[in-house]
Amino acid sequence: MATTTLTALAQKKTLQQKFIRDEDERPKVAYNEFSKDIPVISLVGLNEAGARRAEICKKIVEAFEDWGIFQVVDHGVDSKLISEMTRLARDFFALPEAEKLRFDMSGGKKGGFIVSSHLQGEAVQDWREIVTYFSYPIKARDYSRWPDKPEGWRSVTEAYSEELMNLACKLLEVLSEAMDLEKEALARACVDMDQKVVVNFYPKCPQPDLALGLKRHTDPGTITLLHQDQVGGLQATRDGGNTWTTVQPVEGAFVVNLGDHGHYLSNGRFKNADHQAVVNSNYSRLSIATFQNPAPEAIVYPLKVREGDKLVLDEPITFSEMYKRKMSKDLELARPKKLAKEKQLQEEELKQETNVKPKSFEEIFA
Ligand SMILES: O=C(O)CCC(=O)C(=O)O
Ligand SMILES: [Fe+2]
Repeated sequence: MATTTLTALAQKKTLQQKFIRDEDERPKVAYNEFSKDIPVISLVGLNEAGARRAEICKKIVEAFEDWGIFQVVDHGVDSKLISEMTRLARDFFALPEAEKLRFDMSGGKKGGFIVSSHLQGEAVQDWREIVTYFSYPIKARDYSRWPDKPEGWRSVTEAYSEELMNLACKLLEVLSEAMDLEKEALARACVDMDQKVVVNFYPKCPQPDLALGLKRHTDPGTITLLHQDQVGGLQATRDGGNTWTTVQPVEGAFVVNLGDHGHYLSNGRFKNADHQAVVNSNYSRLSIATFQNPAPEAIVYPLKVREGDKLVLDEPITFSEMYKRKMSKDLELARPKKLAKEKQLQEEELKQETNVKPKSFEEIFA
């Protein structure tokens, strides 16, 4: 029987070819080689007017300008809710394969479980499983695609989604103000803001130096809030993938990172974080990414262009068009690698066939 989840493969000693990355894509820094370069910002006092608020906003703005990625603590999201969410997510991935596959979303279904490659049509696969649900706008929720196990999933995920929506909006207010716009400007540019929650599960990997949990990318949307466990594996780069920084896990924190939409709205002033996830052979790892996206019909175009700055977009486009262009560009870039990998897989298959000892006449006619 074909293996349909990664959990079974995690027991193997070697990695299947389809997970082996070309050398230039392989991890350069270990999952637990942590760096303190990425700022950790406390949000205590953000809701009150005054000097403390101004100081926090300054730190947030600088982090978006320098990295596009940082961590927040004292963010006001109930810590019990976070641990409930984490527990349920772990329990989901521990369900028997058949239970997870009841929510299989392959074939384009909106929400559920999948063993995932970053891009459909890529030759090399990511070492992760995901479960995802679309939580906003509320009117578009399709509960039939939300897992019904483990018990409590729906009520906890609903509460979690709401709190994260509030936190994301608060951070977008800070950015709007920094751009000398009304507080609601960035949220309004999203029209009716979408939210999608993706729980990433990275099983232990037999040969983590050859694989990635999630290949290098920028998130397409406005802003992402990520909760990770204490294992480590999220890495960011500011120089096109030459050097990598592993984000040090901080208990109870959210990693905040800006996506392409946020980057374009600020005319490139705020960075869209370039990041990836590496895996390891000691521990499985869980992360919960909450993506705040504009509505598909929202217009993507800078809200403010500073004097002397060049426009980063030639024309206003819809978010769905922006997304389509991003995907086709990524696929284009991935095509030569895909062809090379397919050739390699075919050659391996052929080698294996020729290695099979030919049967003797006696065997054939026995
Ligand atoms: O698991 C992580 O640390 C990164 C996840 C991520 O980048 C994503 O889901 O887009
Ligand atoms: Fe991401």
